[in-house]
Amino acid sequence: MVQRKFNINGKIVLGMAMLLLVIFALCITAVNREDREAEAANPVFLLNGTYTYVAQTAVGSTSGSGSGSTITYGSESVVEIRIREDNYSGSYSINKGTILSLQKYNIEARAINVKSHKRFVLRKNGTVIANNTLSGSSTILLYSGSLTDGTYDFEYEVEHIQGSTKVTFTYLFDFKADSTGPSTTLKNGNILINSGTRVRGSVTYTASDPSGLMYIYYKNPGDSTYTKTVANYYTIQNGASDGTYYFYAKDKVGNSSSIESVIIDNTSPIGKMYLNDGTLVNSGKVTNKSFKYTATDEGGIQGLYLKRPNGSYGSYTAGTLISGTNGSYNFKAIDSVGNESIESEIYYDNILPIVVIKVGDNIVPNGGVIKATSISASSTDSGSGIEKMEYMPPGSSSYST
Ligand SMILES: [Ca+2]
Ligand SMILES: [Ca+2]
Repeated sequence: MVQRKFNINGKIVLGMAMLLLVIFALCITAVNREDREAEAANPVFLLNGTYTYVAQTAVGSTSGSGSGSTITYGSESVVEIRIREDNYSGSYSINKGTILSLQKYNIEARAINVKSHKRFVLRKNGTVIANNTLSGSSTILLYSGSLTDGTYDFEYEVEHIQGSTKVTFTYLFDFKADSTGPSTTLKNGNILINSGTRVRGSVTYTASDPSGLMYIYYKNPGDSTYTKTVANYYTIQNGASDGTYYFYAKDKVGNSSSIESVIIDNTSPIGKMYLNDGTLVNSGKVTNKSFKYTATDEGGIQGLYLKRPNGSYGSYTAGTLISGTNGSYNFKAIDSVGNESIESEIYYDNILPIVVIKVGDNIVPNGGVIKATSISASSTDSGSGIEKMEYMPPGSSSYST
């Protein structure tokens, strides 16, 4: 048996309870009708306990037992045992072991036909936390205050007179107090993370509660409302959409955990290469100009890396102009959560091609004067190869290919 009662982090202001319930009903449509009805109730709880008695008369004593929220002797009601908050409406019978989530526990002995209250003992998890000798015959509060989460049991003694018979009752009841939302964890893979962390890959939210878990609520990026699940975990799979995911959980008494979130970033940085004159170039570009690289990512860049010809990747500072050894240069960027960009490659070549002029098989030195009916020219380049070769014949003022 469980009593559901809505609260937020155990801090409902009683006077605000109805207003909060209205706001709650308007905002969280995912909460079903059954929950709302239970949450709206704030009854006085009539405690269905057990009691024993000893009746003393002039000729001796007898004993007996009974059960219920009202201690009776024969047809006579003596006292009713109940738990209520300061404000309540209606009544509700609860059995031993019921879980309650109240802001304040007024354990009350409502006197009907009491000769004298005698004693009250309250234990938490088996340890006595109140042990009071009582007196008086009118309705009294046996205990009034908040109770931290735990298992409570109490014992109450009362005296009743019927004719010449003095009856002493000992009443027993126990219940659990739970005003705390579920315990939760957020894990990125196997690593525990804090709420609000940006990560890539899969994330699992789990919740548990000593009173039992009712639902996990989750809201994916773009969702306007929470969805609930009865499972005790919710997993954001690898490759899920980027964005902020929200979670909270509710226990079977209605206590909610605080909202937690995780920012999923499965998107790699975008890198860009520029020549020293500011020209944006694509991967695969061949150039004789110095060049530079930069990258952007919504979640920030952790590092930029450069691999020089015949080298391996090392750290690179955004915008630093690079030149030097001829060959292939590669850049990449890694974002704040470890997503790696695709590589950008640029081929640097500042060695001039070599042109060789020949007559037959004989090489003609540069500037040489020869006598021949035909000459040939060939060109080579040790770097990026020859794109084109041009020549200018006598009498002409321009080169042609
Ligand atoms: Ca709880
Ligand atoms: Ca990213």
